[in-house]
Amino acid sequence: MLQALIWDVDGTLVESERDGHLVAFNRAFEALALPWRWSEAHYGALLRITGGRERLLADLAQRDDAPALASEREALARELHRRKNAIYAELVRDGAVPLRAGVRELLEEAMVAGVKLAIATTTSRVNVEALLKRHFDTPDAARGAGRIRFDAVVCGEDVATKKPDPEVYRRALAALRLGPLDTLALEDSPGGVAAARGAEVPVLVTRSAYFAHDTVEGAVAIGPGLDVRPAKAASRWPTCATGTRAWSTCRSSAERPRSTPLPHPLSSPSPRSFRWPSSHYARCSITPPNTATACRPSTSTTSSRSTPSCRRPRRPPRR
Ligand code: XBP
Ligand code: MG
Repeated sequence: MLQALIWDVDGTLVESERDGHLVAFNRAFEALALPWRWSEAHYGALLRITGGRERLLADLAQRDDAPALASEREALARELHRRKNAIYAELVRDGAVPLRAGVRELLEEAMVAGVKLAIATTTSRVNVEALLKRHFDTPDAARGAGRIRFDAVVCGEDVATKKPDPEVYRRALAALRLGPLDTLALEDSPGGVAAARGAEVPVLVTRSAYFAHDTVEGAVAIGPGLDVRPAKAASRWPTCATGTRAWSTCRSSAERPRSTPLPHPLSSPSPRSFRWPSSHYARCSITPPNTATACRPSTSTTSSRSTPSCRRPRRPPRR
């Protein structure tokens, strides 16, 4: 039984990278009288590095006009990141970072159905707090289904290693006191999918602006915004499509089409009525297309760390 939805933030709850973080990074450069400005395309490439401070450090390491000493680059990245987050919070307060379409509706449906909500993100806690305050902590937000409440909020500071490491998901599961198959992750990026899968949490991908065309494997479903719900009759998807217009279940390309319809969490009238098809989940492969090893999730919650390329728990050697 689905008992909780675990939400990624950037790209999933909000389309925040281009209109929020990127703008804020550039304003932080300006505030420190630095000549650097990141273009949308350059930021897209940098997004492969999770964590804003880590992203800055990676960029500084490539620049001839950045401090030569690593310790100085680290101090500069810390200060820039602090300023960037303050500017981002202002942008959020000013309404520049709206919820993605369909997000509020699904959150409300989950609340009504008794499905818990959690956040598992790489972003800093101040950024999450700014978003939660702006979108859910206003009298306006308490309409209809009532106030949205998250039972667990795990952020970048709460983990030793950020996504694609699964730690953030493991912590969210621990806080919720649920097993991975009781939950469904909502993500937008390959790194986020890898993090969820590393914790053996089934994951649904809602395409975001920056990851609209990335290959995503191992998601139970991929689709556009959460406002586009698959019709019940359309839950019979034959292949692993990675299009951006319609929802599709994702399976290994090697898998033969099934004749029986595949259920889909968003095709249920209420998320709670969705029963997870563990047989389908077990088929999902996160194996990259050119790799032969298959990755079959177990129901254990104690596996070791995984990477996007499907690292499985190590077994002790046989004697
Ligand atoms: C997104 C990230 C973050 C944000 C910026 O993670 O990788 O680094 O881009 O936020 P997710 P910070 O999709 O998991 O929310 O500057 O606070 O890191
Ligand atoms: Mg994301």
